[in-house]
Amino acid sequence: ENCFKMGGVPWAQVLLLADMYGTIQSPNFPDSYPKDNELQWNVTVPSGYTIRLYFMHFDIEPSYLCEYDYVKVSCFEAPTSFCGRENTDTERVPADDVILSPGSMLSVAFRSDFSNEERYSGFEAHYSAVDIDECRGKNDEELACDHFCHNYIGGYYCSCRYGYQLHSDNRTCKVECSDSVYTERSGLITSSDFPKPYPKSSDCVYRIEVEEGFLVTLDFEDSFDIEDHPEVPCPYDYIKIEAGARVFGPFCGDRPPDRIQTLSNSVSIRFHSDNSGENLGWKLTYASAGNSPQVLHSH
Ligand SMILES: [Ca+2]
Ligand SMILES: [Ca+2]
Ligand SMILES: [Ca+2]
Repeated sequence: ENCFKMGGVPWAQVLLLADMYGTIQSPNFPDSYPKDNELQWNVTVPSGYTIRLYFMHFDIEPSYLCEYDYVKVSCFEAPTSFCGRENTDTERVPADDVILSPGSMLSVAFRSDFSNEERYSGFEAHYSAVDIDECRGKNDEELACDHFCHNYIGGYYCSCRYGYQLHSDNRTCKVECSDSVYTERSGLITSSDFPKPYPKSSDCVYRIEVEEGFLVTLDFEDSFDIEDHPEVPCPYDYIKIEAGARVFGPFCGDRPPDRIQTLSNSVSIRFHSDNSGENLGWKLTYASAGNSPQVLHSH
């Protein structure tokens, strides 16, 4: 609604157009338009569409910078005013330009001043709703979908590669990754897809359960890459280790934590990722050693 006010002519008579296509004409078209006229057409189409505007005819009294009569197309960063019969250094006509709105709204305002030096036949324009191809991002950061994007008329949807599930944000792809329990005395654990970027929007729990009396030690490898923030500690993605009442972490960034002596035979490694970023993840080896033998006091 804002863009209708910003670029339009506030005193104009306003016509609301909500059809998927239509025609906009100056008053009396194709006869000459009356003087002292102010009219505004506000076109709205459903979200998922932009508006294509094309002038089939254009003949508006020319004046320096279009200060007398003009057609103003707004809902753009810079509204454009048109007048005259051809482009000059200071005035523009739409000619055969196709005007595409940035959003689902477009406003066309027409104004004629108190006099017309000649007869001017005015303008006729056609507008239509055009599907936005949401899958055509300008760069990786702007991609609508994490994995696969499917455009359709009026919208789009996302899907995921085999083995992933679409998160409830309908955009990112998460993994199911909390089933693993490691019961061997030593082993290797990595983030999903390591050393490729780990999945977004996922919460993984890796459990190590070794026999009682054994204590688990964790050693992260040097290739460690978890999304971090220069000031806030691990606000996006993090790894956190719970061993009994002990908690280690959260850890993130590009330097792995030092060796972790969990002092427990039961360890949960939690790994959380948010819905953005491409970081490579982590890899650790764990080992367990028998507790130092209990000293038995003889009676
Ligand atoms: Ca005039
Ligand atoms: Ca679409
Ligand atoms: Ca992230």
